[in-house]
Amino acid sequence: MKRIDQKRIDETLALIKSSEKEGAGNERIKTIVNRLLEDLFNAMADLDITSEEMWKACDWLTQTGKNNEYGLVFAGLGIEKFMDVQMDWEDEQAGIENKTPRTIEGPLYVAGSPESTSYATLETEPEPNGERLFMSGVVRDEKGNPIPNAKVEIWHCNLKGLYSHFDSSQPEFNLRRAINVVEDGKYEFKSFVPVGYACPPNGSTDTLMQLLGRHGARPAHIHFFVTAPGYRKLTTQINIEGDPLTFDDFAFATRPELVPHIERISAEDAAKYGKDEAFAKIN
Ligand code: MBD
Ligand code: FE
Repeated sequence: MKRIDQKRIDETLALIKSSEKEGAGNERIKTIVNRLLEDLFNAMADLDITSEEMWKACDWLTQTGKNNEYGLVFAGLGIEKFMDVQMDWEDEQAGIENKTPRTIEGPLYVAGSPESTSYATLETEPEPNGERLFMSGVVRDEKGNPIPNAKVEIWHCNLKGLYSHFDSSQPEFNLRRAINVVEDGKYEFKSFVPVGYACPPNGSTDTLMQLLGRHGARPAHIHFFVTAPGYRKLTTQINIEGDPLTFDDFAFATRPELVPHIERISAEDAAKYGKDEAFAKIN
């Protein structure tokens, strides 16, 4: 079939544009929506998209909203990853170096987690089946000096791959904490080694991933926000070394520099650290 002539696409776009009242509405939104429509109409013409396909898309979008899965879809389609690619490019242009790499936030952060100074236990309710995990580090500026008034927010999922707040079976703010550092910039936390995450089976995102010949799973990871007055915010994650999906993340968030070595410490050696059981250590 021959493609519709460009003139009719352009006339349709002009018709839609002509319905905007002068001086009304929001210019930025107009620019974005009109541009997206232009790209969409051209794609519909190029790909001979049928009205049946259009209505399927409409139903899928409706369902995605009902399921609260747009954040997952944005992650799975690499839209969030592309924002990082753009920000990295901007940093490169500005000559910003020597930084902890950023990676995506994802849709599962919750503000307002319990705060403490220098150290936190992430578990509201101790997880008896988890492998103990200790992680420590120092928040530093670009010259390597500790930042004394930084805040480190941490969040991760439980052993079922579920995040508190989005999983009603967990206590409020379970596995979500905020650590305020002092002069030494140091933070340390105790938790357990999390597992990977999988999109709700046969939900909107999972269905889309299957149709794309993909999967909707993430390797085990821990999220971080690092903020300090006068500094820009760092959004990042670490991956748990050894996860088979480390470099097969549906959200494209893994970066080699964000896979720290995890030291496994025996119950015997744990005593050296003042602990009474075996644990995994990251620093
Ligand atoms: C997650 O846990 C996550 O971090 C992202 C980015 C997407 C889905 C689930
Ligand atoms: Fe996550």
